[in-house]
Amino acid sequence: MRRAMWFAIAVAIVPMVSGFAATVGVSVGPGLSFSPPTVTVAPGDTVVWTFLSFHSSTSDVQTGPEVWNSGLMFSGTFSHTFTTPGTYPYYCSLHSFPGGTFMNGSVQVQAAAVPTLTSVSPTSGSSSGGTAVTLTGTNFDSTCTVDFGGAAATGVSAPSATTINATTPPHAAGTVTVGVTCGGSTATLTNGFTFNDAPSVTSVTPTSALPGSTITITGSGFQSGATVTFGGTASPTVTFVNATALQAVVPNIASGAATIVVTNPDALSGSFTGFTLTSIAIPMLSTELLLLLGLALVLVAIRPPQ
Ligand SMILES: [Cu+2]
Repeated sequence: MRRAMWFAIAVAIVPMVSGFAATVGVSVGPGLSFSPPTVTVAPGDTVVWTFLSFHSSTSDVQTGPEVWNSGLMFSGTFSHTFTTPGTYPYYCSLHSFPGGTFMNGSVQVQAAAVPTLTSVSPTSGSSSGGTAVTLTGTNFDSTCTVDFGGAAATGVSAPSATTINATTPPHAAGTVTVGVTCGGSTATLTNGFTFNDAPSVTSVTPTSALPGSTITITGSGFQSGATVTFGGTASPTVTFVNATALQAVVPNIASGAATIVVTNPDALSGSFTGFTLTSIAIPMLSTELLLLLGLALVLVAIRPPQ
């Protein structure tokens, strides 16, 4: 009854090769047997032997990463985590010997699943790094590392076998290959990500203008689709000339100094503080224009229209 129960548990948790670490159970005893005698696991999985009578679980090999020896145990559990693909026979040191058949078992560690990488989202970000990206593919696991053009990403986690979250490293501007390495196998996505420098504004012409007039913004790193704000208010019309020049219509906002901010479609921005909005020339109305009106009135008074 008890033995049947343990056997059922052992069978129930025979590994699924999902890429995520699993625990696989083997019962030891109560007779002269390991149940099940052979288990198959993935790299990173742990085998837990539960002792039901007086035996040991002892690896045949005595060197390398997959050496284990529980020693003789009456009860309780012993576990070993397997990392290296291969076949690992073992025995009970009280009732058998390496390569024997009296009380022997085997752990088969499968080759790690080979990852694939199909997409990276978003596909661009700052050359300063720090962009949160999601990688989509298959056979991802907790051992995966990610690189962008050879620079290691940070904050790598695999919430599922098909998704990895990571943060881009700093990298010189340009388009790079994205790599995912899991269990020693690497999947790559050529031209998977583009690092962009933030736009930079070096000058504007003219440096002061009325609302509704068009100014030219000169700098670098401008992208088609860039937006421009003046003191936080969006320009109603922006014309992309090239990567070093934009034209923007000054929005209808209060006069005074207005910081100009250019924001690319990838959300990177650059600002310029040397621009001033001028107001409509009200002073002319109060001086020259009033003088002209006064002169006209005088002329009318002297020579009234016929
Ligand atoms: Cu034994």
